[in-house]
Formats: sequence, structure tokens, C-alpha cells
Amino acid sequence: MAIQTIKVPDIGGAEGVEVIEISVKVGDVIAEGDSIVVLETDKASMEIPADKAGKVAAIKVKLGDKVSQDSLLLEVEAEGAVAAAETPAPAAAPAPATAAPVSTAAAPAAATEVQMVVPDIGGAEGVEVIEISVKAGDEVAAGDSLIVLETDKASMEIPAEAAGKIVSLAVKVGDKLSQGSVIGLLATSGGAAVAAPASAPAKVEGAPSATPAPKTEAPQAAPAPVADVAQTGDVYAGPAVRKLARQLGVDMGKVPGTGPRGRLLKDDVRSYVKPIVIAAQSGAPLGGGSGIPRVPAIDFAKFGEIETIKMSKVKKITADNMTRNWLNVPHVTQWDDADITDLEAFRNGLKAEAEKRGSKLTPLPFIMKACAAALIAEPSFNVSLHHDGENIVQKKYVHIGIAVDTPNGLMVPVIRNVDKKGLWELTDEINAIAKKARDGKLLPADMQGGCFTISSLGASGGNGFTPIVNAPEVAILGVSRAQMKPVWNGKEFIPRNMLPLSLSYDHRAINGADAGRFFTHLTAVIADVRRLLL
Ligand code: CAO
Repeated sequence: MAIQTIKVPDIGGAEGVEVIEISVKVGDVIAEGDSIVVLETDKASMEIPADKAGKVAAIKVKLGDKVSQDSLLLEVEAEGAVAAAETPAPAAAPAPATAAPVSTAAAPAAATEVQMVVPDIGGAEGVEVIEISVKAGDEVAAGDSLIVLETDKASMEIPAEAAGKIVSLAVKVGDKLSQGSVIGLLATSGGAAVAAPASAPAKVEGAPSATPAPKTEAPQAAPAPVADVAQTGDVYAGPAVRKLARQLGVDMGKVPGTGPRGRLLKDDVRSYVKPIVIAAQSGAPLGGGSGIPRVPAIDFAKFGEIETIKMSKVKKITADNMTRNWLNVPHVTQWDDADITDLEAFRNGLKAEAEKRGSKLTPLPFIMKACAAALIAEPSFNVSLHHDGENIVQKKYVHIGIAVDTPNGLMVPVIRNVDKKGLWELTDEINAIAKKARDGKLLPADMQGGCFTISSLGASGGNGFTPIVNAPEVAILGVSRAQMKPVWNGKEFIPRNMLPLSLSYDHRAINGADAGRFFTHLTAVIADVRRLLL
């Protein structure tokens, strides 16, 4: 058996690209075209397919390595008679990497309307549209993804060449497109800057004519040269994962991605499908939730006037998550009041400073800091149950999610390393991320990695509520409206500002004694924030 090498093929001139995934191990038998590693630049990722079949003899890279064209990736024992002298030609170079980035625009249809067309996609013909990322009326910026195309080997986002408003779309999911196919009409903000013939091989950003340009002068809005992994809508996944999900009939939007920056991995799809298959095989009826009978369909119009309103995507995802968490997590909710009289005095004392900085200091950052301290003091709250059912994952970082009410529904962005941040920094981050959530601009990565969630309804009122644990986290704190209450100090009732807290937790991971300790620590820190210094 001859040993052959597999090297990084032409990746459009990108240098020092990080290895983020190694899809094979020594001893694996691979076929030509099998994905062997995934590389990622700050803009795009791509799967590198094997250009030779055989048995993996050695892996010459590790995660985090930086590679360029011709860097050595694998040694393979070539199979059978085909074991021949090594041929260095990278036959299986990823299709988009060989495609010189070109203009996506064609001749203008009107003074400021231009056709959006498929650019040079490496000669691929009849490539399927798997996602449409925009609709008529949408405002797009140059570089925003319009559609995603997918061949057997790769998928790629086709970005808008220029900023403007989508007038109409001429494609739908499932259509087969080639270079020059019309995607739709764009009313450009800038007008003529994008006017270039569809067949132009390459174009410099903003150049009025179709000046051919080398790859290194590629316009920003050209298809990402190594965009084998598409981040479209809420899903960030490579072609092999998309294919697996399609084969299994999995809606990828429902599968949490555990790869870098929330990238969906094949294992994520498998972990999602496995319990469903097990439930089906054990005879449990699907769709009703653990065998619970469905709520019957009712014709409400029989009882009076009604209006049926379509649920937003966020509301539907929230509904699925709530059902999943409510049915899977054995909840216990514990209640306590924290004395925030001194905290409020301190906060009021900082109001002028907050105004000077142009921000508003609410009780929330104080509560977040107290939660971070309690998570460190009581690490049994900073865990997740491993999906193998055998282990517990202890987290050494403190990332806290905050429930944010948005016009589209409830979102839970995550603030990272809360234990290491000051009140002002947290205030700024809460404001920025809550705005991003309300503007509908959160990325999947903004909502991942949380250890614990805070749901604050303090501004809207109520004495208490039972928050639902945001699995795979194991606990969530509900914050209700603070109010002055008479508190007995051993001699007399004194007025204190009391903050009602409700702590729901997963009783598989946390027991009542753990929760008691967590609550004691939390309320002690809230009552006297100087304790944060201890
Ligand atoms: N008790 C009394 N007053 C409170 C309070 C509490 N527990 N928490 C906040 N407040 C006050 C604030 O101090 C502020 O008052 P001032 O303007 O006088 O200073 C006011 O209420 C408004 O606060 P806010 O809502 O703007 O800011 P926040 O930091 O408390 O919360 C955020 C930020 C993003 C969490 C919040 O805006 C939000 O979206 N909350 C809803 C979360 C939600 O829906 N949870 C339910 C999930 S389960 O269905």
C-alpha cells in the first residue's frame, strides 16, 4: 500500500486559515469527495474534501492550526491497485474556491433598478436554490446574502452586490440556477455603480464598467470565495450537515448548533434525531409530547368573532422550546425576597454619574453580578446534564442570559463573563444587546453559551412567577417588582424595599439544599453589594 498525501487545495488565495474541525480519524476509510477538515476565515468556512480514497494513516494538522494552499493535511494508504505515484493536482478543490469572485449585477433594467444575477460559480450548472434569504421590499446592504445555492459538494451564499431595496424575486427554493440566471430586481440606492454585464469575469467594487480584476482585488460583495458553510437565517451549517438534515427530514432551525460560533454539526443533527427515533420505536406517540394527548382543535368562530394571526418565527421557536423544557425538566421553584434597600440607595447615588455617561442604571446589572457570585459560590448551578445521561458538564465560565421582551417575542441574549465585568460595562452590554434583540438583529451566537438565565419582570409588576428553566441550563431566576414591606428586625417592623425572587431549577441536577445555599448567597450579596468584593 502506497502512502499518499492530501494537501489544502486552491482556497482562493486565503492564507493562514484556521482548522476548526477535523472530520476523520486515523484508521477511517475515506472516499474521494468525503469531507476531511473544515477551515474557517473570519468571513467564511469551507469543508475540504479528500481528493484521494484510502485509509487515513496520519493526520498532519490539529484544531487551531493555520493552513494555506498546499499545507499537508493527511496521509492516506491508497486502496488496492490504484495505489500509484502521488499526483499533486488538487482534483477535489472545493468548487467555490476556484470561482473568481465576480459581479452579481447585470445591465440595469431601469435608471436605478438592476437585475441581480448569479455570478461565476466555478462552472457549476443547474445548482439548486436551497434558501432564499430576502423577500420583495427588503432593504439589503452590499454583501447581504440573497440566496444560498448548493451542489453535491458545497453550498454558497450569493450576496447582493450593492445596497438597495429588493423589487422582486425571480427564483424559489428548488430552482436550478447557473451563472447568469436572474435572481430578481434590485432598486439600488447608488444607481449606476452596479451596472455590469452578467458575464463579466470579475469586477472592482464601485467601478462603472466590467473591469476584469485578479482575485485579490475581489469586490466585497462577490460570493465569499470559500463560502462552503452558509450562515443563512438562523442556521449556520455546512453542506454535508444540510444534506444529512434533509435526508432525515430535520428542520435545522430547531437543532441547537454546538460547533464554533454555533455552527451546526452532523452530531447535533444525530443527537436531535436519536431521542425521536427511540421514542417512536418504544411506541410513544409523537407530536403530543411524551404521550400526552393533544389539546383538541376547536372552531372558536362558533362562539364569537375571531381573527387568526400568524405566529412569528421567534414565537414558534419559543413555543417549541418552552414545551421541550417544560416536559423534559423536572422543575422545582423556590421563593425568597432580597432586601434591596441599601442597593437602591447606592444605585440612586450613581444616577447622576449614569446620566453623565448617557446610560440608565437599573437593578438588573446588580442582580446579574450577584447571580454570577452565587454561581461561583454554588457551582452545582453552573452545570448542564450531558446528553449521554451519564455525566454532568461543570462550566468554568459565567455567561448569563437575560430574557428580553421584543415585538417578535421573547429572546434570550447571553452576556459573557459576567463575573469579570463591572456594573457600567454590564449596563452598556445589556442596553446594546436588548436593542439588538428588539431590532431583530441577534445572531444565533448571541443567544448561545448561557449558564443561567434571568427573567426580569420587575418593570411590569407582579409578586412572583415560576420561570421555566432554559435547558440545557439547569436554573433560572425570576425577578418581580420590588416594593416596600414591613420587615421584623427582632424588636419592631421596619420598612424595607424587598425584591421578590423565584428560582426554578432542574431537580435532576440540583437538590433543595444546593438551592437553599444558592439563594442564601444570592440574597446576601443583593442585600449588601459590598460582598461582591469578598
Ligand atoms: N422592581 C422595581 N422596579 C424595577 C425592577 C424591579 N425588580 N426592575 C426594573 N425596575 C425599574 C427600573 O429601575 C426602571 O425604572 P427607572 O426608569 O425609574 O429607573 C424601569 O423599571 C424600567 O426598567 P427596564 O425594563 O427598562 O430595564 P431593566 O434593566 O430592568 O430590564 C430588560 C431590561 C431587557 C430585561 C427588560 O427591558 C425586558 O425586556 N424585560 C422583560 C423580560 C421578560 O419578558 N421576561 C419574561 C420571560 S417569561 O415570559
